[in-house]
Amino acid sequence: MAHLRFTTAGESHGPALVTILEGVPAGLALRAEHVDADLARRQQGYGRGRRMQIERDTVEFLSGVRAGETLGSPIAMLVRNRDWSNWQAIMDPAPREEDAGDALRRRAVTRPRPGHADLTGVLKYDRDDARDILERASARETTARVAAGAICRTLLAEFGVAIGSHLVHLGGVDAQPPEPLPAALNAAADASALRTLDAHAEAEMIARIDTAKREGNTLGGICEVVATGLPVGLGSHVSWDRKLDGRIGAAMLSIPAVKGVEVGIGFEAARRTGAQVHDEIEHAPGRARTGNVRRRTNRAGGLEGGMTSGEPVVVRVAMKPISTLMRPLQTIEMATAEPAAAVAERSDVTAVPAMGVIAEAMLAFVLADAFVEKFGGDSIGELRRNHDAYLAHVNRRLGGGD
Ligand code: EPS
Repeated sequence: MAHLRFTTAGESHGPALVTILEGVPAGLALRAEHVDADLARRQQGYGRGRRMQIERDTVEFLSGVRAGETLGSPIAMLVRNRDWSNWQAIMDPAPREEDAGDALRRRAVTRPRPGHADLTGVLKYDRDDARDILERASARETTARVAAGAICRTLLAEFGVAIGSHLVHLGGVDAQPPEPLPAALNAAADASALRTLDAHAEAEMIARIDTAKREGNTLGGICEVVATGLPVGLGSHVSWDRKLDGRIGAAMLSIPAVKGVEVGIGFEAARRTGAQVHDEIEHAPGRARTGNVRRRTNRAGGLEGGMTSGEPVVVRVAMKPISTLMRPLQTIEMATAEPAAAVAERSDVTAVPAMGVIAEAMLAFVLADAFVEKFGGDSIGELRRNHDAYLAHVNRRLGGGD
């Protein structure tokens, strides 16, 4: 039932990454800089490896945008991999004469990493070299997702919706974020090397990253993603695949290394009584977006019955530690099935700060999809008319007046 669709293509050390995003209405003001800003944010974060010093991700629009406005046609985007120049011989799409007769190409990976797609992918796709799997399983692909998400963010911003994130846990250290969160959430989070709002915890997290690096180990963590300014009624209770919490959950769990998602207080809700969980409702004239009501708390994370309530959507996303360890775990050599140490390719100690930016992109996509589903329209003007008419009607309910 999707109204927006996107697909990505590209290997980590191939020539480029490609995104095609379809369904964006015509007339949205859009420049490459909008996308590049988010691509740069995704490249930040203490604990990344040397690859991030090589890449300077920027987008080229190949279609769907003209003179700074969307056309309503599919938007194709290209992000070149600078590292390609170092990998051409290994990643060349054409067969190379000098490799003829070799069972395996150079830099072949035959000692699969526990926790990675390497082994399962090799068996499923019937390959001998796990590079044929890991090049696509690499989190480099998330660059292309962030490009799609940046356009969705630009669309939502036209209607006053803002999406931000911050890191709340890393490698065993909890952050104590301020309450309420800063209004300019990303400006505050982006000022931190780990995108966290607790400077004390940040110092401890950095120490843990340094220790993990020395030990050849890796660390996971949790980011909180928040969307504000949403109108009541995106998504639907009527069918399982229209429920917005399910759509958000699927999008988040598709991010590499993400193993868990919580909406609002999440698993904590299961431990409490109903009186300690549900958000009481009060009349609040002047809040057109929410139907002139307010929830006294937002433990539901802005979603009730699979629909937005108009309160902020709050989602926590948990990422496991990266599966490439410089002090490798035990595995097998695939050619012989003998015990071996897993491959230890260049990688990051942690990428949780980047994951927060990726989770923003996925949330932006799901919300923009639900927005276009609710309000329809081939142009931004049509979308706006439908949006404004709906809000005017909602505002007439529950004593909001005209
Ligand atoms: C990744 C390994 C590293 C990361 C990469 C994801 O790359 P390389 O193998 O070139 O050292 O830097 O992330 C990115 C390139 C990126 O843009 O985020 C992996 O194995 O998943």
